[in-house]
Amino acid sequence: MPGDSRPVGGPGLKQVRRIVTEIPGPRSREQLARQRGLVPAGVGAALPVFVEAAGGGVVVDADGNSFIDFGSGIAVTTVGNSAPAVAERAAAQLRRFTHTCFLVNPYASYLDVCEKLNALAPVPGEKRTLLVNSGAEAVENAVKVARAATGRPAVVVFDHAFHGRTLLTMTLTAKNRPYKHGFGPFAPEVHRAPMAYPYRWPTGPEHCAEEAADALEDLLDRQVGADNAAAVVVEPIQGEGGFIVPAPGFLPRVAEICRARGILLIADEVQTGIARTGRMFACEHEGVQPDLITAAKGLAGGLPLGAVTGRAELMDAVPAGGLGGTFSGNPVACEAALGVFAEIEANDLVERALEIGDTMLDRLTDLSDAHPVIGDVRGRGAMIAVELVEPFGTRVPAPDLAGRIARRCHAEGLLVLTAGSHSNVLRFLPPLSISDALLEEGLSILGEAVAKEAAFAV
Ligand code: PLZ
Repeated sequence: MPGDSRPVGGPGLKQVRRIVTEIPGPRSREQLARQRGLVPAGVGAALPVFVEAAGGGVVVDADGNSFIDFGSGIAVTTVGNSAPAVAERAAAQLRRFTHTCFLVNPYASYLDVCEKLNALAPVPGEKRTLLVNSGAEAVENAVKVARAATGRPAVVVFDHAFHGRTLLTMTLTAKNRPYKHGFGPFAPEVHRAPMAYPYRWPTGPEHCAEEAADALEDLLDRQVGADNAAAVVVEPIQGEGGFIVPAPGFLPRVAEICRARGILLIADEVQTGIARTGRMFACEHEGVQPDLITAAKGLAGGLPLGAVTGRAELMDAVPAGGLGGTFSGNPVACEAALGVFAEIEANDLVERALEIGDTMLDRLTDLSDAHPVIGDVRGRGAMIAVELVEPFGTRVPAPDLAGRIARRCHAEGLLVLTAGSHSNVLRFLPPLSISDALLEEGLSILGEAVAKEAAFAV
């Protein structure tokens, strides 16, 4: 727009933390008042400041506040906001054509994205990829493929799971409020097994993997009937549920249990996929090879794109016309995804995620030693969280404390998000484009916020 004086985002944006108003500031509050009259109350915001620009490791709001970004728009802008290769490729595509519908006139960039994902996904053998618009749509389509390929109806998921907000994926999701309450009846043929959650396993973390796998086996064989089960759907690290890293050995056991029964394993990597955890896909940490794998958030640098990659014979079980969607695999989103892969390769971002994880784990482990309200520190790569509990050595979830720490961070210019079935987890998902200086500064702000709020908590 000629005369548009709004700031430009991307890595060129000044990489500083700067707080010049109360949070939210007056301009954001004005927009929030508008929002209340325009948007339903059911749409909330974790940090309601209205954004003007973002890039590198910062988000800048309408009042001129610049926040250190430990959220990446919920694990989406993994390569950074308006990353050069993403912005350039998407902009060039916008000028060529914006849409044809892949079901009407296909285009090569869709195939280029599929070729990349088929090469990268830890699924064995020959592969096919389907592109869709969102994470929920990816999970939903993975289940459709699994049902069509096996001819079986049932789907097994885990406690603390989050798989989306559509009817099927909301049913797959564990937490009632706010995701499910009032939205039933739910989809049939969904069964839930316990997750191997080491910190909260009743008999202790050392028994967690084995006992949780036994519970899955029992659910499949005794309640569902293994030959009724199409698929087990699992997040290799649970996201919204609180960055729960399953006890080591659990995921390989799940894969084995599925294989022995002809049940397909669907890895939901919508949050963990595309370099976030220090591998292209988080399944790789334990050498697990799912039959189908989903990706979305980090895939296209912020443009809406989801994907299901699966074994060719399963994906091809659905006849022509059975899969698709008007906008699915939009050409601008496909170009953005190709930009994401280019950024990851050019800047060695898989390695960068590991470095960020090491820094965060070191600092947060020290913080948890100093403050017993941090009951657990966990995660992989640039996907790390702390679980807050009541003081005096309890494991009682402390959601209010987590909320207070988050708000204190926000007021100081650090964007953090909460998570967890008990809303008592603070999660950290910095873009991989963040500088070491901003990462360290963010961790210091967090440390001060924990110290201050923990002092009030005792
Ligand atoms: N599977 C593992 O994490 C989305 C949800 C934000 P969509 N998580 C963020 C919110 O409150 O709605 C997610 C996920 C996993 C599926 C999804 C769903 O992805 O792109 O939001 O549909």
